[in-house]
Amino acid sequence: MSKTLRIGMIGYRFMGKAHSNAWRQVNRFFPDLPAKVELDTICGRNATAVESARETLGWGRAVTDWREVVNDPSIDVIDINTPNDTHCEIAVAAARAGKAILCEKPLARTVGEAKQMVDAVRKAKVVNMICHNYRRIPAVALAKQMIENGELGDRIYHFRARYAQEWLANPDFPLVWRLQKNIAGSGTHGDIDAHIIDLGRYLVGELKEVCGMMETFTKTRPLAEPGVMPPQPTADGRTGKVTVDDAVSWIGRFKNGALANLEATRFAWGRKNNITFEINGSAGSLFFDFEDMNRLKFFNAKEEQHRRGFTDILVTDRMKHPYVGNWWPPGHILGYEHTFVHTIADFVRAVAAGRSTHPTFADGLRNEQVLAAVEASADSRAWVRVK
Ligand code: SOE
Repeated sequence: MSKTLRIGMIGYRFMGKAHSNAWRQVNRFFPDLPAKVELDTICGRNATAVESARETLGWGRAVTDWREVVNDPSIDVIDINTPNDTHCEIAVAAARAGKAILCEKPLARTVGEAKQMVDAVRKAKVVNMICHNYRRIPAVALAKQMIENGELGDRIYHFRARYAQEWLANPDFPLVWRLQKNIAGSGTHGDIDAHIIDLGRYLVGELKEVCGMMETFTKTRPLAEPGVMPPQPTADGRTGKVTVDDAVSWIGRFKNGALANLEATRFAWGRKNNITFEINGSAGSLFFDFEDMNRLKFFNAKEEQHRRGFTDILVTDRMKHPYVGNWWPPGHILGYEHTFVHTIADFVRAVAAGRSTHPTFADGLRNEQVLAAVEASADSRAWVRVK
């Protein structure tokens, strides 16, 4: 009889919805998991909203105080999907309570907070993971396998990535928490540049030094009506200061000599959630575009010159491609929500085994150290070494 893991999830909006779907689906599509999960308790500050989320998303209980969930002896796992300013306090308390912890990205607002979280999980010896779901897109997991198998050669020259959205290009979009440094820690940088930094570290390696620039295009915005979704300006027309970056662009060097070139923006009209990367190695190249997330383009330089070209791999082979065997026959493509099911399936295996899997809080801390170095470089207009 497999173990039962009772889940307590804190936060119930976009990530709460994506995680709830994954918790509900994981035992159905990964029947070999060594544990059954139970959607025990969902937590949010607004009692009416979290009760509605409980019913809609399929949780047993709804509470409004996260401490109640963290201190509940019947809860095995804490899943943190709250705004960035509460990640550290909740994770440290959850570690002290002996819970396994899954935390949405970015790990924290600062390197200091991330260090506290890493220290807490290490001291408590609890399984921990930061939810960088894009690592478990089958095409990205295949890219990882191909690089590790040497299919790009023994040397990587370039990692170029862009993460572009458009949702803040409208200057009238209200001043939500992601635009306030005291809550978010940073803007586009920690929100979505964090994702492509994580992919660079996962696929290519650790960064040695960086040189970046940041820009805040819209410096004031209408205040947001509290608790209203989608965000609406307050009736009184008051405005507030944007205290974070709107866009970031940076270059860097990996420790293995590869060059990095990354850009993240939430001001790119026409780009809804566009993640692209290209990796060039001594024996070939890979290209990925999240808007076509079931495909991976591969150029094999070892082919005869007159026959070389980018191969367009449809990553749906049940036997050969990561994760897809748990879903449908070849060609029946997957979506954004499946990346969370893959992440949570591997997390459940880790919790049952009592051994963390990638990306851990230590990865989240290394991502924060890169974020901080890029921000320091943008401030000083000079190259900065990643601590
Ligand atoms: C907003 O930019 C956001 O929801 C990010 O916070 C997520 O991490 C990303 O996957 C989608 O866009």
